[in-house]
Amino acid sequence: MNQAPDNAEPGGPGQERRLRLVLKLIAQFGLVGLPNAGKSTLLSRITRARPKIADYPFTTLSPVLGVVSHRDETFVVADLPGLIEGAHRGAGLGHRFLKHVERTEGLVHVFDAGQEPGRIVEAYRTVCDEMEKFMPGLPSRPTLLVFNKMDLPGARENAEAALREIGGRPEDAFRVSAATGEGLSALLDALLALRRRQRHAS
Ligand SMILES: Nc1nc2c(ncn2[C@@H]2O[C@H](COP(=O)(O)OP(=O)(O)OP(=O)(O)O)[C@@H](O)[C@H]2O)c(=O)[nH]1
Ligand SMILES: [Mg+2]
Repeated sequence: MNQAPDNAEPGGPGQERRLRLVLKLIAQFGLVGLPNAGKSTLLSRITRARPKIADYPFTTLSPVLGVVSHRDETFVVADLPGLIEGAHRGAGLGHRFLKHVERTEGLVHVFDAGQEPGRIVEAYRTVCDEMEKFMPGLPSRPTLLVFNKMDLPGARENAEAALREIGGRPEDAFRVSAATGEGLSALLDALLALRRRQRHAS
């Protein structure tokens, strides 16, 4: 105890530093995809987060986190602003938000399956390409392909054709409707399974 201190140290010059800090959100999964794919709608369905949702591109201007509670487990999902071709050159909102997926365990690539298969495949390639330019190897992180908007006519067929063309593994592909909730429980089961696999692998 030194309640009435009678010792003192001589003062001296302090240290000065210039620090540049980068904030990286910690999330287990990141939602990536073109604008309007339904990423924010999906987050609002699987968590209690309330991101802004609208039928125009770039509704989400900065990342939003939500906590999923599923089968007695919890994990964090980040909804990221949509990526477009040229994002690495700053097009759209650019790819600066991708730093938040650097530390994720996996990616959830969301597609608007209301679109023609060709456009879905193009969306896949564009987003993978932009991720690769941001951080080589990022697109090969464990990824689930989520074909959203299954409530729209033709969506199921569009998703089948696009998946064939992309060459993704059927067990990594999910057909959901963020609007109606269809398929979301299976998707969350798959995210839990992916976490479990990675825990065993590490
Ligand atoms: N029919 C249908 N519409 C959907 C579904 N999911 C999202 N939408 C609609 O698609 C539009 C875009 O949804 P958002 O969730 O804002 O899309 P986003 O991917 O977050 O878009 P950005 O933030 O711009 O990147 C909105 O009009 C949603 O209501 C779905 O499952 N079915
Ligand atoms: Mg959004």
